[in-house]
Amino acid sequence: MSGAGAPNVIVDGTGLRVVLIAASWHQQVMDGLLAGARRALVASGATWTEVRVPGSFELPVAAARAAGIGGGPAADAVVALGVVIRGGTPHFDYVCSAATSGLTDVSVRTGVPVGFGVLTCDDEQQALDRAGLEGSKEDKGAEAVEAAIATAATL
Ligand code: DLZ
Repeated sequence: MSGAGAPNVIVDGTGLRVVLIAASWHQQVMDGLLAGARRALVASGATWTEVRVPGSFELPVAAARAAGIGGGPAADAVVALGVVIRGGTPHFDYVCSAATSGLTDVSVRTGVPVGFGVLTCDDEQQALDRAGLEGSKEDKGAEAVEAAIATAATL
């Protein structure tokens, strides 16, 4: 984890089944987030499957399915990745709010930890800085995986 006050978490995902869900807007940043998430999953020892959705607004419904809402097996942990960049209308606020509250709701209702890897940025450079790409300052895809697995291993 990175940033002021960030903890060192123990990330042993041995025996855990993770569903990694990724939105598709802002491809370069998403590619970085996905690569970082996959690196962290391999390092943790967890097994995982991947699901793509169009935008960050669609992350909660896919997370709900992955967490067992509506039937089907529940993952041990879910990780949601997305990139929302502020535009000239209030749309940004609605998509960010829907993704954040929807993912929180899934996690609290099901007890399945949901790693929050949704970047909410004022511009593309802020997103690139956090994407885990060469030259990025932070790797938020990996951090979302680490948080979800550390939580799942504790519960
Ligand atoms: C429509 C839209 C816009 C303008 N911007 C983004 C964005 O920056 N990041 C993102 O993940 N999704 C965006 N979307 C798409 C919405 O999330 C959603 O897919 C559509 O509103 C259709 O439900």
